[in-house]
Amino acid sequence: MKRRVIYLGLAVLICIGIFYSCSKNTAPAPVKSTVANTNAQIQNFAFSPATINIKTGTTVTWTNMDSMPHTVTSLTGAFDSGSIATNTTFKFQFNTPGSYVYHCTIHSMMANATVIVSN
Ligand SMILES: [Cu+2]
Repeated sequence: MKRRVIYLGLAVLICIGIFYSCSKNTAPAPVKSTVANTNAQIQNFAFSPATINIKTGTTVTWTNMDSMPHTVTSLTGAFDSGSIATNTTFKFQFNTPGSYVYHCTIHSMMANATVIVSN
């Protein structure tokens, strides 16, 4: 009777082991991180660099280095930061290839900056 209990216990342990290793093997492979980031500045009433070339999926972070607020606003409505205060940032991830022209809605001379997204 005691031996039976031991066998049963062993069987249960083996089952748990098989289940564990199976569930481990069928778990989805970890997705390789392809996170890309690019930084840009807003300084002296200008976007720098004025043209940003990136790969699809890249996140661009703009930092406002000026003492007054600016915006990063797409001409086509693809993105709009709203007012970015001094020393704060705006991030946008570009998941669709294309050419994105943007400007600052507060200062009309801050025009024609571009993000070019390619595969
Ligand atoms: Cu501005």
